[in-house]
Amino acid sequence: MELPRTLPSRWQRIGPVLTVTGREPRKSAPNTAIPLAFLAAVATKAPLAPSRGALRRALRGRRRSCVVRFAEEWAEPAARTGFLAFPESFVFGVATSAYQIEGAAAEGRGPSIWDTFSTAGHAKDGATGEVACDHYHLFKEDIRLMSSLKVKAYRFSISWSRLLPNGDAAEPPSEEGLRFYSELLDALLQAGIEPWVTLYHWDLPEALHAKGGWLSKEMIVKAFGDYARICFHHFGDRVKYWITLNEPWCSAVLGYNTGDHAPGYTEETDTACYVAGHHLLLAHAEAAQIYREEFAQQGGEVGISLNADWRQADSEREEDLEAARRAMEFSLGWFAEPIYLGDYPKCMRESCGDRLPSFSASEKKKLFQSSDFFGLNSYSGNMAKAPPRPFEGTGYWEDIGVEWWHTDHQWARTDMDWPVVPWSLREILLYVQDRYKPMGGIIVTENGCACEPDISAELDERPGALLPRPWDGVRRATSSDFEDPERVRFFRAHLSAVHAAIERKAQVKGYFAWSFLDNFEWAEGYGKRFGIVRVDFQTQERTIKSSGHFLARVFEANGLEAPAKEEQYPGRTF
Ligand code: PNW
Repeated sequence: MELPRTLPSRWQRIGPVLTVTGREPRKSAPNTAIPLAFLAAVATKAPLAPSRGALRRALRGRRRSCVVRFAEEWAEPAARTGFLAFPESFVFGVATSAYQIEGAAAEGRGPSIWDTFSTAGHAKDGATGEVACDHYHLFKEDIRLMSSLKVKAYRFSISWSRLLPNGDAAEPPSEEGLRFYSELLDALLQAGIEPWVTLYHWDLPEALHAKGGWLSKEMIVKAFGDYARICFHHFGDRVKYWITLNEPWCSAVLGYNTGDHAPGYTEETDTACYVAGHHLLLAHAEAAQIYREEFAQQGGEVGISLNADWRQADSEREEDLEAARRAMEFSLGWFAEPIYLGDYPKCMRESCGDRLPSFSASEKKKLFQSSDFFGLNSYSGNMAKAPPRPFEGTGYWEDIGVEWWHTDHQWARTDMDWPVVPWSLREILLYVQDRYKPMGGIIVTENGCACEPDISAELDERPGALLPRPWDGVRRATSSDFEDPERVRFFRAHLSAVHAAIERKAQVKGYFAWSFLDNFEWAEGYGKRFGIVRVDFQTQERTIKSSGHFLARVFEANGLEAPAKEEQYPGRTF
């Protein structure tokens, strides 16, 4: 539903308010509503109203004798109604990754750890990426579809083992692999779509895993640098935005601790993920340095995409505030602090001691400011609460020592069971801005949801519906009659949260919707659909969902109407 372009109503113009009560400020303001913008300006010297979280942080320490409460009539998460215009240079795009969409596993590509992991039956229903969306054969059609959706930028990843089947840069890169990515880039540029290229989205060549994978420092850092150099060399004339790694937290924790993702390593749970994480960081720094030293004349940017969900302290108690800080530092800070602040978060060193590897002075130097922009992937948010008594034992989760899944049961949930908490995106963007002040700004490199209408589950129950078959070569007209209102609602709320963060001075420069297509959702197989375009995995037919049409209008208008009150989500807000 589109709102008319009305002027903001009165309460919205006043904006969010808070009441300050307590001993000291009694004179001035017991239970008095004060416009947030005014108080914020006093507290933070900022010209615009910051979020509640930022205000709370600003007031900490001065707040001994007063309690800050927020009035409930907050338009959440937009700070106002009407049309939310984004800056003119804002980058709007869609995102995918190689293993999730390409298929064509046997066409010149060497095996990756995700081939091994999924063919061993570790993904739901025995799903694998062997065929996936067959994008390898359908990329031209897919780019036409992107054009029709007014997409300005496309984030995709290169499959390392499609270029280097053994992961080894001493061997010449595969002609077939080079041709595929070259044609993909040419077709994108011809369509006026800016490529944003991820070098590593989890599909490590199996041959490198056999040599120790992410646990083997010298081997992996050099191998990744060499692979990056090949990509810069062959594609850097056309690619100006590079992302070294996608979500190293997932590679480290899901790959080398819980074992939910490839390579499914579950030994040494008190050290392996820290060791893998350390080498992921060093590999990123190596690639960034190679670009700056050898390819600076290409004039591009090299960043990294980090994932985290915002954790909001469950109460104002010091233990819960501390729990929220720890949760952020053990997720985002683990990878962001060595890059932006010079070393691992203090609380990680205190909890882990020597189990967390250390950087040498030269490694610290190489990592510091090694990212030209801050790529942020964020999908959800949650509360953080201190456990009633400290956890026993050592291991990643014990080291954090936070009730990780503490939640509000009123929040809506996606098909992944992830809470829908739009304001958490605003908060995490403000946190990143505030804490890391990233040069080049912040790009939301992924945000989206698996939330399909009931009809989808019915369709997916047909025999074979979730077992992808290669495209038969018959061209069909793309239909566009699939309604996914919950995804439209999700995107509207989250885009308005991004807008709210920008209004409060977060330097957010772009937003990529995850995902362009329904695809191989890793351990979840094909049943969890994140696409703005529906894929019939039996015929490879694409159907534009209503969320695709919605985003096309946003991309074209460079903005959107703020969510109506009745479209906003229930549950705790901040
Ligand atoms: C990201 N978690 O994955 C990835 O970058 C995408 O490839 C993926 O399809 C998308 O988000 C949706 O899941 C994540 O458990 C997987 O916290 C798991 C988590 C986070 C991100």
